[in-house]
Amino acid sequence: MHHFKTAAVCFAVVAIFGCERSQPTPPVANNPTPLELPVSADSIGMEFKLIAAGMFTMGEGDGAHEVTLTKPFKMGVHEVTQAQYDQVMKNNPSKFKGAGNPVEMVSWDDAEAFCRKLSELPAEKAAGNVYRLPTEAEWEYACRAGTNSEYSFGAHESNLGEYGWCMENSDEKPHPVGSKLPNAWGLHDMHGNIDEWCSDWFEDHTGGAVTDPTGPASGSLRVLRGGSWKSNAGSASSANRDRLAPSFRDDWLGFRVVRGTVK
Ligand SMILES: [Ca+2]
Repeated sequence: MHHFKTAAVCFAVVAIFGCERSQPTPPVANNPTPLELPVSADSIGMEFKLIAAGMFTMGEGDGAHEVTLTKPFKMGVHEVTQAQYDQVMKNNPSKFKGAGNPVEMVSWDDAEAFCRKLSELPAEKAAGNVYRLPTEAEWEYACRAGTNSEYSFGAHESNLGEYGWCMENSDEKPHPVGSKLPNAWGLHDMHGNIDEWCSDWFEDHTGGAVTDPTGPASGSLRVLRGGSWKSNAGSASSANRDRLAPSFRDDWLGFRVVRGTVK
C-alpha cells in the first residue's frame, strides 16, 4: 500500500510539472486546472480542446447558480468557418464571404444538420466521432475558463479589443476566426465575432444548483451566447444570454461544435 502511495505521488508530481512546462496555468480559480492536452483536429481540420469536468457559478445576479459538469468534453477551438461548413454542407450561406470567416446566416436547425452530416462523414464514423452543439452550461464554463469576472480576461470591457470583435472595434463586419487572443483554456472568439447557438431551449435560470443541465425538454426559443460583431461589448460578457427561434438566420449568428465519441 505504501509503495502504491509513493508511486501515485511521484506520478502526480511528474504530471503536474510536465503540465506546467507545456502549458501556462490559467489565472484564477474555483476549479482545478482542466486537463491540458494538445489541440486535436478532425478530418476537415476543426480543432478541439479537451475541457475537464468541474464546477462553476453560471449566470449573474439573481440567475447565478452552481453548475456541476461531471463529464469532460472536447470544445471547438474556433467558430465553424465557412470553408468547413461548405465542405460538409456543399453550400455557404454567409453574407460576409471568406473561407476563414465564421459561417453566418445559419439557423439552429442548419447547425444541427451540419453536426449530423459531419458525424456521418466516413472518416469521422471510422474514428467514432459524433458532433453536437454545446449545451449552454458547457458554453459558459468553457467561456469563463475558470474565471468569475465579467469577461474571461477580467472585469473591464476596455480590454475586449485584444480578445474579441464587437460593435466597438469590428468595423461593422465579422473577422477570420482566431484573429484575437484565446481565453485561458485556448478557445478563440468566445467573446464576440459571431453569436453562437447552444443546444438548449431557453428558460430563465431559477438559481438552484444543477448537474449536467441540458435545458428544458421543450420550448420555442433556442439559446445563443457570446455576442457578436454587431452588438456592444456588454453583449459579449461571459454570462450574457440571448435567445431566438430555431429557424432564425442573420449575418451575426453562427456556432461552434463539441466532439464526442460513440459510446
Ligand atoms: Ca463568438
